[in-house]
Amino acid sequence: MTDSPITTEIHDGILVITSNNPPVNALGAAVRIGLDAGIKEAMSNDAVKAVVIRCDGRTFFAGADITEFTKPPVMPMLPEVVDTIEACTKPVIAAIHGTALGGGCEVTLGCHYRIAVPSAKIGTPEVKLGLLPGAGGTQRLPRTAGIETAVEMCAGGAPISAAKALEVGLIDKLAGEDTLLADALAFAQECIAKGPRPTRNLPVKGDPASIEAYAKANARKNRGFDAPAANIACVEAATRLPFDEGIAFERTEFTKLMFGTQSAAQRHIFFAERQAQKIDGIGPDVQPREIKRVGVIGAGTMGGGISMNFLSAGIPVTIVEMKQEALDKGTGIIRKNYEATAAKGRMKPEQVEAAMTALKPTLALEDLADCDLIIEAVFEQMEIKKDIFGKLDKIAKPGAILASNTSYLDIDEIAASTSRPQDVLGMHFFSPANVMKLLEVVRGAKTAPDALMTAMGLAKKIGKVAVVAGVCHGFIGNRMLMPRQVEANKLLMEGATPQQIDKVHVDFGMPMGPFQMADLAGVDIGWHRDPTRIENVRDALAAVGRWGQKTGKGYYDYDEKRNPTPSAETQKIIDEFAAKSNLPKREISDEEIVERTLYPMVNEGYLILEEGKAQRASDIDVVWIYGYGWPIYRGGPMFWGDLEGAKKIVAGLEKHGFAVAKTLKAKA
Ligand code: T1G
Repeated sequence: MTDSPITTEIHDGILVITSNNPPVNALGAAVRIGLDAGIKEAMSNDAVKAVVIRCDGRTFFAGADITEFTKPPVMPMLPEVVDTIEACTKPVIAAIHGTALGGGCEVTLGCHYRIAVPSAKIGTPEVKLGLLPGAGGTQRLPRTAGIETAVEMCAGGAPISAAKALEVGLIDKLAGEDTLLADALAFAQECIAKGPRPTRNLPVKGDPASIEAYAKANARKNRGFDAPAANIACVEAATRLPFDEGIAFERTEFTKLMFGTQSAAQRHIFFAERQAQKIDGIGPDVQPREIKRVGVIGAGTMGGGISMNFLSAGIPVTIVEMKQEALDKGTGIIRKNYEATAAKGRMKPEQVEAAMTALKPTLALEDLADCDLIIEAVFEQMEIKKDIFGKLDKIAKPGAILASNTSYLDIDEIAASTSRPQDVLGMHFFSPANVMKLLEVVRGAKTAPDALMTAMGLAKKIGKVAVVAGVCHGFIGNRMLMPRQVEANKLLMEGATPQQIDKVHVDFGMPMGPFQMADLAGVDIGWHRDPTRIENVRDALAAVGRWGQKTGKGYYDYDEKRNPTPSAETQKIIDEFAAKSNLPKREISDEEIVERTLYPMVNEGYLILEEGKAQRASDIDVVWIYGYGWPIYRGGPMFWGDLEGAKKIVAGLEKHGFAVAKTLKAKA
């Protein structure tokens, strides 16, 4: 076919089948048809003695085309293509560069031999999409990489390096970084004498006991997910079933996952995360500003964490504090964090020194004059922020972007304290800022398109998942947290306990519930600090030093390992307030807790969209997955709301007297 992404060419008896299907050579229908035709061409041409399968562009096949999953299947499907490659009567060699992932890895396994450049990575990340390798990967990996590596790759989803692949026997040779085709052709010549080596005929390698060991070691991480267990079961099947029966088992398990809600949710987030990077209404003509140096004001928990993001990405940082003691403490914590990472082998000591050398501590705001981006991370108080931005306006160079890390406050009001509102926006990091992936980029009314694009592009560079938010109290995530917290506190007055409410959320898949979260963040956050002014349970707890994990007690009591136990003192305080509230104490069902704490979040999401404070519903899902640990297998609040159904959600909200967003009501 003239417009096929697959072309073939014979080099000295070797048929080279090349895919050119940007951006990642996904194994869409046209590619599969072309591969199938290429193998048939090799089989029918006596001049062909061996075959090399390779890809143009930045990577070998990066997997099946995920966009095809919801479309009618087009033959040949990938399992059949892999079988055709494997059945070729002439040796087939995979020439691997970039990331051979999912179906791409499975194509290499259908080949008889594999050669890769040193920088290549090979993996089966289907589990991250709520799936498993559905084209024979769970049966062929144990016959090449071995059982232990197979179960880690399939159930964990992380790719392995070319060096590791060579070590375990997944690939046969390493090519020169810039001579892959030549080296693959030479290797193919060697393979002619060897003949085809169908992977299905190879013995399974390794110790089956490694499967159980892997399952036990990862049980907590895989809590609530379907796919990891299915991957483990398929690899285990390979250790005891003949190949074809193992394939049948894999096909059954794959189909169950493919048509389940968890995979639909995880595929939704895969695309939602990428869609979030796109800013509606800003075309490719808008160019980002160059960021060579970043200034951070505040060396506390947030300022330190924020600085680490840029230092780790090789961007120098000037960090400012008011007092030398605070500055020294902050930079000391940065070093300590890096050294802890190095101790775990995730950083080299020289990288720690490079990062610390790129950090310039100072007490002088004027030292920010050469920064291209300045992020304020000081106390959450509008007057303080306006004062700082007023000073920055006089110090910062023209074109510098001035960002606030505020969690709630009005960016437009902050921008108005400068003469350059077009350069002002919010960059709301989530604590710990050097760990949490979410970054809410808050677009002010006057924020310039190139400033916004710069922040979004920089987010990707520092490994964040960024979402554009509009100016409103709490932006997207914290704004949705508020109705949840209000209702959770009300439920305490009506007879529910902190542990019951938290358990409903943890059983739902959240890493922790509202009260465990309050204890982690600090019960005293936002407290007026007047122990004589007690207006609610939170004030009462704060007044007696129940500030959460940091004081060993909050809503819960904590042992030295920070394990929580329900607190009699807290319950007594709750009961006293409940008695004063005159609300009848009653048994409250878990279902009511879901209706009153999760449904209002969905409702708030619809209000956020109605007000234009988020670009799209999937952006809201991304915020909650990456900012708060919403279980990815439930796809985020808006995706989950669709699964629950608008009718059920509206009924639940109205039952408890909530005002329903009009666009949500219209869907019921
Ligand atoms: N299908 C369709 N589109 C894909 C795609 C895929 N597999 N992978 C990436 N894209 C799009 C992506 O949406 C974006 O589009 C563009 O390519 C660049 O991606 C049977 C069932 C390869 C490491 O899970 O991990 O095989 O936004 O921004 O950061 O067993 O993409 O530009 O329009 O991510 O350089 C298994 C998924 C599939 C790999 C590159 N494979 N992809 O990262 O670029 S299931 C995967 C990635 C499967 C078989 C099973 C990454 C990447 P747009 P990008 P990147």
